[in-house]
Amino acid sequence: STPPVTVTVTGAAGQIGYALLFRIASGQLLGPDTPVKLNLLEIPQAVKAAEGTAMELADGAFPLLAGVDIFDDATKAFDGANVALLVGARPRTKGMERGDLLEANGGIFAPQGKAINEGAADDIKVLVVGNPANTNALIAKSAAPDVPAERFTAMTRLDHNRALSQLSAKLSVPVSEITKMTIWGNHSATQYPDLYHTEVGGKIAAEQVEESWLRDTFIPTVAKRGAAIIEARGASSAASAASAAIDHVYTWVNGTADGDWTSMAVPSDGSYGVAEGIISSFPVTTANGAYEIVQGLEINDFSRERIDASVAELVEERDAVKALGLL
Ligand code: NAX
Repeated sequence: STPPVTVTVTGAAGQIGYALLFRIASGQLLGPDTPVKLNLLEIPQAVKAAEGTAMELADGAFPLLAGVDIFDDATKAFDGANVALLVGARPRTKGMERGDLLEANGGIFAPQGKAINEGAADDIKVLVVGNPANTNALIAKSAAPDVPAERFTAMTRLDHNRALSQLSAKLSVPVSEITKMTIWGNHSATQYPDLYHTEVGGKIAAEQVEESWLRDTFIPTVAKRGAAIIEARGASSAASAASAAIDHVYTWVNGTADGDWTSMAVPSDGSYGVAEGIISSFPVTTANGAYEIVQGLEINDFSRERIDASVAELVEERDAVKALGLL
């Protein structure tokens, strides 16, 4: 029988953690043939709540769940980890400047990166969900010099899925008929959902919608969807974020379909003029547990401007954490 894959989830007692853990335990992260061992990492004050979630996981009697352990120590939690889902982060609180936010998160993601460097399995794959996700991933990557840089990724799959959903509703087609959606840049309001390469029924999506809809409705709706969810639900996206995290890792491990790609924030190799080393969202294909940035796409002036703006924000964040000594 297959040995279990160790999946470490941070922020396990939070609302995304609650939605995520049951889907991992049911086999949706890695597929129906792969048993999983869960390592939950929380801060000491939230360990008891994580224990409650672990009791519910036990009550799920999941055939693929090989065990659950709870930690408040990163070194122990990442020991032997094959997949790390970094969900726990320091939220922005009232009166907090951006520098304070980056510094507080540096205090979380630098030690976690170090712990991954020291103890994770050779095939470790890291997904950062906790915001500011791209820059937190950059901090973790920098603290893990012995892990191949490309193993550190951040989540823009929720933005990607939101874009699929908006386009599907606009054109009255199922999401399954939409391919080659792309989110570029930062997981923030500057992100750029690009319809100029997206295909619906084999034709370019941008040519099937009004330009005004694309510019004035589609892009802001996708970029501000998180705020709209908070407004409606009274709490930030949780189940949809967990679902996107499942999709991100599942696609990374199991591959994209022929003729399609997905969006992942990954260390830039300089493709499309994106500053090398920052963690920015790109169109990627995946196969055999590895991803490649899609090459050779033509970028029109409209897209160029938006990609550059989001990348500029990421460069600023990088410079800010560098100045704080976090890189
Ligand atoms: P919650 O506040 O419900 O949960 C966060 C959990 O993390 C808490 O239980 C907290 O105790 C724990 N935590 C804090 N510091 C920790 C540390 N050092 N080690 C381990 N655990 C720690 O937040 P939730 O709604 O679950 O969201 C989690 C993160 O996801 C937030 O940063 C949020 O902004 C981010 N999001 C990212 C998204 C994306 O698309 N990339 C979308 C959804 C979400 O907004």
